[in-house]
Amino acid sequence: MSARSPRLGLAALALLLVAIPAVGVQSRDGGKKVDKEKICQEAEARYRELFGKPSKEGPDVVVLMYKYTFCPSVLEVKQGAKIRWVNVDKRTSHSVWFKEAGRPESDRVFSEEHVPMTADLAPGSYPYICGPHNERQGMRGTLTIVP
Ligand SMILES: [Cu+2]
Repeated sequence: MSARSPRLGLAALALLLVAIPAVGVQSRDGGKKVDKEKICQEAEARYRELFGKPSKEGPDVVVLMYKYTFCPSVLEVKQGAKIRWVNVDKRTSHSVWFKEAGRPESDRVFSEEHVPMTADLAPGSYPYICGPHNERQGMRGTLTIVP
């Protein structure tokens, strides 16, 4: 009996060591994805509430900024397209910054305000960030411009 329990204990410990990181990684990835979807659904509902129509109805291509998330975070547009990043948060201001492309940070816009941009960069994929929320909250997006 006394020899069995420590072995069981060791086995349980080994299982925990194997299981904990696996579960941790899985829920971190899976959880984030689900959260983002939910956040973007909420963001769209907020947009409709504020502007009385779906974000797809323009006038420009719309990206929502809500709860430290760009919705959608990955977007493809034609070169020359007009895009507006609309803040549908209640209290938080956001910016749009194509830092790697050498552009200056946009103004920080508050609820219902937007950052306008014409997709005038050369065709390609451009990561961008929200100035105040990219490091801690990971508020980032990618814009792909096609000819
Ligand atoms: Cu932000």
